[in-house]
Amino acid sequence: MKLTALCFAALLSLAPLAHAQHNHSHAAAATSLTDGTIKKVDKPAGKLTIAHGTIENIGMPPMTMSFTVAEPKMLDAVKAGDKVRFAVESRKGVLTVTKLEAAR
Ligand SMILES: [Cu+2]
Repeated sequence: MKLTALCFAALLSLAPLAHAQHNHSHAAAATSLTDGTIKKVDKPAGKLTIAHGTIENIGMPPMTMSFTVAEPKMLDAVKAGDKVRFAVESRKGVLTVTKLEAAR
C-alpha cells in the first residue's frame, strides 16, 4: 500500500515534464496556402506558371514562376487568369504544387 502511494507520487511529479515535451512537438508548422494567379498552364511539361505571394514554408518572396504539379489533374482544374490558393513543397529538390484550389 505504501509502495503504491509512492509510485503514484512519482507519476504525478513526471507529468509536467511529459506535458512540456508534448507542447514542444507542436513547433512544426503546417504547410499554409499561398495566394496566386495562374499565368500559364503547360500540360505537356506538367507545369503551372503562377504569379504568387510570399510562400512562407519555403521562404520565397512574391514572384512569377513555374511549378511542377503533384497530380496531372491539377492542370485541368485551372486556366490562365484564375485566382487560386495553393501549397508548395520541395519534393526531391523540385518545387511542387501539392494543393490547389480556387480562391474564394
Ligand atoms: Cu517563386
